[in-house]
Amino acid sequence: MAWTAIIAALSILGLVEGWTDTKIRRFPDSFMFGVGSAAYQVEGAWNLDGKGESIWDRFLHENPDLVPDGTNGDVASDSYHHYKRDVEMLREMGVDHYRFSISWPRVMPSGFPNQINEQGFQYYDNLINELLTYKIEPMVTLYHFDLPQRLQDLGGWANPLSIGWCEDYARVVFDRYASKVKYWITMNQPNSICLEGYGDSIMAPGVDMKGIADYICIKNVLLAHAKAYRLYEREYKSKYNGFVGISVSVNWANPINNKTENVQATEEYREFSIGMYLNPIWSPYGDFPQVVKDIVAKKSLKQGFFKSRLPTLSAEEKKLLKKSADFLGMNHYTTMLVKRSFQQYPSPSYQDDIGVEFSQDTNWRGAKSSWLKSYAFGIYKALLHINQNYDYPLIIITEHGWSTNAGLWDQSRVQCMKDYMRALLLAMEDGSRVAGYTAWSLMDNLEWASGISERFGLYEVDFDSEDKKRTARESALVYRHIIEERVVDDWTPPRLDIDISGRRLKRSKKNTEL
Ligand code: PNW
Repeated sequence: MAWTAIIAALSILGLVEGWTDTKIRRFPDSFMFGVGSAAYQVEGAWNLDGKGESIWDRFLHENPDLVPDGTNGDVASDSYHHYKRDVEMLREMGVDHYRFSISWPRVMPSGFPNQINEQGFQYYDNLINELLTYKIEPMVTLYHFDLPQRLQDLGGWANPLSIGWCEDYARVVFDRYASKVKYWITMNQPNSICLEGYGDSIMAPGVDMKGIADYICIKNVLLAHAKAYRLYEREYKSKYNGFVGISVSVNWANPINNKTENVQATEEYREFSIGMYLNPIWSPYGDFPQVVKDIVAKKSLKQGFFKSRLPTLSAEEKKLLKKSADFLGMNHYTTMLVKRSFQQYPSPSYQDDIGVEFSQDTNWRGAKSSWLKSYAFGIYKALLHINQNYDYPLIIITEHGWSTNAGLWDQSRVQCMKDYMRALLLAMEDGSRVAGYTAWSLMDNLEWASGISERFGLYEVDFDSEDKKRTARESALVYRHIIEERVVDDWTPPRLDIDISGRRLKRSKKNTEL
């Protein structure tokens, strides 16, 4: 019942005193537990065996100062050479699935199907076969930020032809792996691809054409997703029965207080940050949210444009997009407090279009990454928001995680994971159809322009060692326990000096994780 679950949530968060919720909530047997990674963040081997250049290779080679610790993805966690160890770690934790991405320029260096790089494909053949040998379900992301540079030279996601290029890439990959891979994610976080890569210069390719290139990119990336979905539906689904979804960043936003202007600003922000990507696929009318269309159109005309900077979706495009997903891949990390802003933002820009300011509650525990604060009730609220607005879609949590410094003693990650899993169980009790949870990340990796200083791994990577030695953190042991028991209890690893496979370890008890 909704009411008991809300009280339970409040009591878990310590907001209702003297009320203890003793119910044991269990993840169903069919629930899928996994961990995730992305090609550029872990693979390394950036120019080996015929791999083509990606926009991230170019971006960090040309702007080395962007990454404070001076690292890049040239070698990263070197999974290209250590995939067997990676799968061994997955076995140690007992996960059901591994979410990883395929590097488009590794398998198609020119970006086009005229060049198929067999050696590049061999790496994914090996990885997938190794996973299947140990009954770990591969969950493949087609695109996790690393476009072939040659396609960027043609405008990348700002060029509507990118939709067709991506469809060709999807066909090549589906042809090769549809018989082995049942879970597909077309795109990871269109908002990051477009707002940060095209509307800003924090991510590759750093086009930074605010309020214009970002919106064009969003339309094209969503259509590329839909085309890949329809391709699978048409030519592979009946034979292989796989599932195709898209991963969207769904963080939560609360108004900073009950002032009407802030409540309204928050509702608008939710449409800009969530509705923008979910409405075209999951709403009954299949379009960008009305309030987003209205605001951007009005601003654009005022700024001297002849029409809205937000591209329209034609009837045909809406039809293509509507219901173009078997599941929603939800990436959830944190919650923002929203306030109407009257400060000047660059004009035009996405920030100026929304006109809000963000903050976070100082009582929320913070991770190593400045933007990441723990407020577990946020995932519950986000899931209920999705149910109410999109009629209970099937969801897989495709990312949730926490960053720390180096070190194996990661109590803060363990706490965050448990808190969010408990809130997740409550949302499921209230009707959310969540089929799986994917912890971000399997191991420390290149956190994009933040380098290797913000560590998201359940396994630590010793980046100074020859073989990029991986060691289980506390969180990996706790995760294994949760997967085994299907409940979130108070268990802690009994022997801190023994690692997940029984090897002796030197674990410092001194907590320097944040
Ligand atoms: C995701 N936020 O990005 C990406 O998909 C991963 O590749 C990345 O390593 C991971 O999360 C950790 O950052 C996000 O501001 C970046 O809420 C920022 C946010 C969320 C996700």
